[in-house]
Order: sequence, then C-alpha cells, then structure tokens
Amino acid sequence: MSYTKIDFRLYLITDRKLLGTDETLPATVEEALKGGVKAVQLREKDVGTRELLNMAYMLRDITNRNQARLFINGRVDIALAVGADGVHLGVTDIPVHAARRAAGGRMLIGASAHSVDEAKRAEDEGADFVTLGPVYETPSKMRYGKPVGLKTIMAAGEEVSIPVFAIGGIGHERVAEVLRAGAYGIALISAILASEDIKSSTEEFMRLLK
Ligand code: 3NM
Repeated sequence: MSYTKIDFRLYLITDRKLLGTDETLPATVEEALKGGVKAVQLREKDVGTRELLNMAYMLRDITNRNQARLFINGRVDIALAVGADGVHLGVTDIPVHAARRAAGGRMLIGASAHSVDEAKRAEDEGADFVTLGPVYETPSKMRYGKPVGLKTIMAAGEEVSIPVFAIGGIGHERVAEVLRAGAYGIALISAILASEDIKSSTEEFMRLLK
C-alpha cells in the first residue's frame, strides 16, 4: 500500500487562543515550520468567513515559502479559494464523499474519526487519511469525549488502509508508544502551540518521528 500522497508524519493544528498576547498565529506557525513541520491545519472555529479567508491566505503564503502543506478545517470553499493542499473534515462538516465530489483529485481530504468505524467510513467515502482520537485525556478538549486509548489505534491499524494520525493529548513522551501501536503519524495542538519554545518543541517531535 502506498502512502506517498501523505508525505508528513506531524500534523500541526492551529488554535490561536493558546497563543500569548504578544504572539500572532502566522508568526507562531512560521516558528513551527522553521522547526520542520510540513503540514498545518487551519482550525479556527469561531471566526467569520472573511477573517478565516484572510488567515488562510496568510498561512498559504507562509506554508508555500516553507514547502509545507496547508489544510483548512471544515471549509472546502476556503481551501479551494486559497489553493490549499487539502481540507480536514469533522463528523458534522460536509461529508467526505461530497467534498470529494466537489474537489475531485485536486485536494487531499483528511477526516476526524473517534472510533474505528468512523475511520473506516471516512476511508470508504474517499478520505486520504484520518485523525483518530482523542487517544489520551486532553485538558482543553473533554468535548472530544472519553479517550479512546491505544487499543483503538491498534485496531485501526488492522482495519483501515489509509494513514492514521493519533490525536489528543500527544506530547513528546507519547510519540514512541503511538507509533508502536501502529499510528502513521501524530496530530496535535498544545504540545507545540502552547510550548515556551515552539521551534525546539517541533524539532524534538521531528527527531522522535524519524
Ligand atoms: N481533535 P492537543 S482531539 C482538535 O479527538 C482535536 O478528534 C481531537 O489538541 C479528536 O494536541 C483534539 O492539545 C485536540 O491535545 C488536540
């Protein structure tokens, strides 16, 4: 099986609410890119369409300059408008099959899954990869439900053919075990965006994922 389309193992998701008052999202993402991250998902759920579009243009510019991929959470229209590499869809967004029909082969589609069944459905509908979690308790995110644990990552490895990114509470100390459980990569927010030194935190993840 070929995963050549998914040429990254670390998937950084944004949440500008975690940034300090003197930090901006573009500058912070750029630090992570300098640290080696090659895929960024713009996920800012509470902003209006035009503000989101502006953020997307800014991140497109920065990710292009750093040869990194850009995904837009939930919004196929914005992803197409800014020439993003892909879209990332949650279970209440436009379904994967409809996004695939709209975007054809022009865009990568990532999908959020919270169980092996959801991951399988995403694959059947045409997703290129899934995030699966929350694997661990994640302080900000009890809203994602109870942790699904490593056993769900292991089960997905048996039943799902597209790459699975473990998400939810992933820090440096968890990388080895999620990879051992069969995850292709990791997706995360706070272990990079809330760290004191964004670039060196990212570099450490890159080293652990080698
Ligand atoms: N999705 P952190 S958990 C955005 O389980 C998101 O689908 C999840 O943040 C899911 O790396 C999550 O700070 C939050 O734990 C990830």
